[in-house]
Amino acid sequence: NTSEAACAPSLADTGRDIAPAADSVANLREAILRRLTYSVGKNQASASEYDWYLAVVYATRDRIVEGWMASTNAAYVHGPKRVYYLSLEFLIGRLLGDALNNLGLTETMRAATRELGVDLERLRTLEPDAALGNGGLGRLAACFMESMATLSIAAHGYGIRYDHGLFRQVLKDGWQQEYPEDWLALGNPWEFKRPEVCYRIGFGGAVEALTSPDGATRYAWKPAEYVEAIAYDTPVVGWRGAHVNTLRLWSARACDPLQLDVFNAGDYVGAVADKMRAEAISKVLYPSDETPAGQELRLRQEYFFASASLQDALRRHLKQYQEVRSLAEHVAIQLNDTHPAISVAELMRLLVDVHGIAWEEAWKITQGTISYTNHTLLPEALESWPVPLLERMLPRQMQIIYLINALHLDSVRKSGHTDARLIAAVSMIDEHAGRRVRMGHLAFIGSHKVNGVSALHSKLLKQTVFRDLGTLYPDRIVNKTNGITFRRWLFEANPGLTRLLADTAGEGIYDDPMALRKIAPYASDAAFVGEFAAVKRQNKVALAKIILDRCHVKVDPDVLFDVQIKRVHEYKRQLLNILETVALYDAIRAQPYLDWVPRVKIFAGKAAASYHHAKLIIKLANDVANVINNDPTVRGMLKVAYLPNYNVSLAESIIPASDLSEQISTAGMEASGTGNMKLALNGALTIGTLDGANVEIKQHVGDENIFIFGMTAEQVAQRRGRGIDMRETIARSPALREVLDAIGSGVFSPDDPGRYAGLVDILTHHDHFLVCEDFDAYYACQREVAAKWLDRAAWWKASILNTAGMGWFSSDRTIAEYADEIWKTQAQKKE
Ligand code: B1H
Repeated sequence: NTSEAACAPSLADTGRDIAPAADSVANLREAILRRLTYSVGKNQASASEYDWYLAVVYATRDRIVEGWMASTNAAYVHGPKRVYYLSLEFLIGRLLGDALNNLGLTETMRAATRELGVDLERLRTLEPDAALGNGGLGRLAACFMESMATLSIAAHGYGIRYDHGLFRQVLKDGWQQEYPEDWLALGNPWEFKRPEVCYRIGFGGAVEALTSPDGATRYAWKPAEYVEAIAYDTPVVGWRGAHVNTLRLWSARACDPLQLDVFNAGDYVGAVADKMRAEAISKVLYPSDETPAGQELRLRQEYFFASASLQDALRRHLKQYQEVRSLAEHVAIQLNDTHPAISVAELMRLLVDVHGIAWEEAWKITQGTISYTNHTLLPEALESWPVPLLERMLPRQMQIIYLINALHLDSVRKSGHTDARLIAAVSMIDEHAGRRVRMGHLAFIGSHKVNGVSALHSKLLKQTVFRDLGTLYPDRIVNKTNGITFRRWLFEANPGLTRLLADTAGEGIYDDPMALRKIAPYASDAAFVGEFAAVKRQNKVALAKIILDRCHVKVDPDVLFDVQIKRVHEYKRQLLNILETVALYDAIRAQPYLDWVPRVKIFAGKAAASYHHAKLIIKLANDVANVINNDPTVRGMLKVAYLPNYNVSLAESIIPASDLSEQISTAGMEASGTGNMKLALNGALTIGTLDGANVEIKQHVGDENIFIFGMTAEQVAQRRGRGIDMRETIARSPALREVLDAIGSGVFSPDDPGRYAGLVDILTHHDHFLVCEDFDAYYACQREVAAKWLDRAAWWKASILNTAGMGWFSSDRTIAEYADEIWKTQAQKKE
């Protein structure tokens, strides 16, 4: 797609190699040619663009590998405490820009490719996004990997190498359709396959009790089925190439790929049935964001990657220290949500059954090693697995869970708590709807620290999900407010702004995000404001091209770009934004002669494939877009664009071009948000509720530079307590009534007038997310936004102060806090 290349922001030019040395350009040019010849097997005359892309990646990767080996070796020599980040998702996106930028090679590479007659910008767009994640949780893992490398923490990321990442979203007549994503179709030049790093993962079978002559009983699990986990390694290079860590992703392989006798008997499909069953484990990422996929295959994925990762970590520890007893001294394992929580039982099994450690000691080691991050309070997202399923699939782990629970409840009783309600509440087994194992409880009890991801979220965690466990273990829950890597989300995504910031605040911003504060004094400086505005305009021109290309909507780069980009979920309230859009449309039509602030509402985001209500919301946004964009009375004053297939790369184009950032979740429901940080860092003003990290963004950018509206988390709880029928609320708001009537009666769906009757009915009678209750406040707040936009100097001042104030939200800060307070590890010594 040529237009994609033309519109993509250019690669970061962070000033470190603006005038690359001629010899280094020549070196790189020769390296590319060597790789083209000997690795791709092409000559210059026959090379396709993709061949050049491969040669460029290989040449870049070659410059990482030595540092990688040095970092790996130094970890053995200096023995810093290692970190293992276990995550079912790593939403890493494209890697070429990251690698070049962190190596300081962007300009050298640009010059080298130019001499070869190929365009680096163009090649960069040929890289498929590695979309091994759904949304914020997966992207956080990717930012953390980059920050851990930057801070020289000896870390491994462990996850699954899905053949197919998050589905590709196509909008057909405004309806979301899902197509399989195929990032590996042309191979993956970044990874190293390690077929020799292979672990057997068992499933099913039974447990045998073996009594030794001394009377002690040991338990041995005899699985009915084995699958092999094969490692694929991707190097993760930190800022300035200082340190390189490994992202190790597991792929599932059948132990026995072909039953030859069955094949020879003519049953060709049956002969590979086991292979298919085994390999299904790493076939596809579950496209569920915040709703557990209640699927057996999902549990197989969780156990598969947890077990392989723990076996690998233990093997490395044994190689280095020759015994496992010191594990907690030298290893920290972080569980990214409960998806790897089975690790608690699996580590116990490996220590007790395989390595012969006594239970009490094994438990100390496990708790000392593991810690757990909670990312959501939504009840439907709190994982629990039916006891019978666990018993069947993982019988020994289920026994261990029972034993952990029995000892845990014993100690609760011994400490004087005998209240039946409390005992039931802190038990790992939920007896309410069939017996189920609460994975959050398992992770909590097996960890020395449990953290939330924003100040508000951590506070609510203590009051709700872990209220009782938190009282029993008062020091366990801590907060680690999320962050984002500025290398990708500022330096690479917004090179124009980066240059301006470095010219104004100094090169220090490249290494110290807090140095961004130095631009605050320029917030009213006419010359600086002019340049800041010029950069934003340039980014908006580029985004306008993408919107024209993909949505066939023509937008003026000088209007307000009002942006809501995130997974589509009722609690994130895209609906509130759409209702306000319709209200504004009504208001403009009622008084077209007023001085309206022209704006475009930009949406992007995917809905889980099975989440029908969210898919209907996408359709509504597109229906509303259709009507408004084709109405001559509002032309120029209001447009709506829904960009399809939101992913990391599209985010990199939208964020630097945004003026207004929509963070309007029902207070108390968004654990943190990280898009909010990316947008504010790039100078967008936030309109938002006091939810997640918005609360802390407000503290850092200043109350005058953020638009806060709506109910607080406490008020939300109170309002729900009074019931969620909204008829009275709607009756009090003429604007809201008009909007709901229009949508409900089919004004935006003339082809199917009843399409939104059910949706309006839910808003009217069962508004769990309190869209109606917050509507008037939101509408009024949007008018304040418009007023500020008209005062250009005030707007730019606030925008600049947002960028200036966001330094604290660097994921380097977050990772430094994890390292200090949870992992107790330090930067690795010079390699
Ligand atoms: C977040 C998830 C999540 N919280 C279940 N929980 C999933 C839960 O596939 N599943 O089953 C997938 C994802 N994702 C997000 O994490 C929060 O909603 C954000 O507020 C937060 O910023 C992000 C990172 O902490």
